[in-house]
Amino acid sequence: MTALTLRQYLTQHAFDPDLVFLIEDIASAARSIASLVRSGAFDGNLGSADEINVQGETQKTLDIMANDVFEATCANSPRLAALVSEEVEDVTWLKEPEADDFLLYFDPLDGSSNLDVNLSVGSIFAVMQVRADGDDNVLHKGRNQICAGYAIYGPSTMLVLTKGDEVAGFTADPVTGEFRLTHPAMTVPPETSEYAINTSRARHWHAPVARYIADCVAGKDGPRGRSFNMRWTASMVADVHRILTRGGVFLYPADSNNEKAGGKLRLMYEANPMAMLIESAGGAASTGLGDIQDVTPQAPHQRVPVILGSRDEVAVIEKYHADHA
Ligand code: P6P
Repeated sequence: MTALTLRQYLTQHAFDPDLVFLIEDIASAARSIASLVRSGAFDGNLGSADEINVQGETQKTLDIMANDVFEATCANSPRLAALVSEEVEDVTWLKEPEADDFLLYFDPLDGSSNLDVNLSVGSIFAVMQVRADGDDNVLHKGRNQICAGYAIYGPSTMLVLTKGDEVAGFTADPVTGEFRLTHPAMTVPPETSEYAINTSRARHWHAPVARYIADCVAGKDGPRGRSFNMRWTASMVADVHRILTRGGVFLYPADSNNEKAGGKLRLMYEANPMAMLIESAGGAASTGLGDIQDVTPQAPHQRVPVILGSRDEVAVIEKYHADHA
């Protein structure tokens, strides 16, 4: 039987018809970005744009191009009122906000430091809604997301998304570019022996994280009584995709070096969408002290500590935080 197309899946799963349009626009943007990434070496686009973004990071040429693709592809989506992009300081309003209009939060090209070394990168998105006519507030808790997902530009281009009930993965046909359902009902196993963290930051870690990693490294003879494996791709989309596929726990915690900024990863268009995906797949997504999706945002680009993945492992890490509180 031929795998469902993206449109067939969205229709069968009763997605709001205007949300179907927006998701299909996002899928079109993903196809275009996948093409830009694949041909970047020929077009001389793998390097830096010599611009600094609102995050204080040097923008890659493709960061800016991917943002422009998202804006151009989604700008005419019905009921889409505003865009919040990692690459743009201010909120981009497309129309006067009316109740139930869509708000699109996105990181157009996450992990772009991997571009010149030909490793997987991705785009992350989340959709929330305008509360009332004329309400221009975009700072809503992640719990209010009606849809979240990512595109991953790896050996294959995939689109993974949820509206909160299940997580579905679609693979782009390499010839036609059409996304077809290849990973229905993705779930995160509750247990894992695989963690992902940038261990070069160990000297900055606070006690709960340092203790957790030390216990994993101690292996069978340590407090966990079993060996652990480690992965770190420096591309959140790739790490989260691995966890949605085979389990694991991902940590980008607050530490003594980044805590003034609130952590490294951004709440509205990285942590919140990934948290919705992981929780919809049966996992957990925490700051260490509470659920990411319960964090009340104060600013569009605010950062937050991220600990997400197999729920039993996240619970161990939260317990270590409570022990040290
Ligand atoms: P580090 C990429 O820049 C990113 O935002 C995430 O995709 C990734 O998990 C993290 O930062 C990598 O950070 O400090 O290891 O380079």
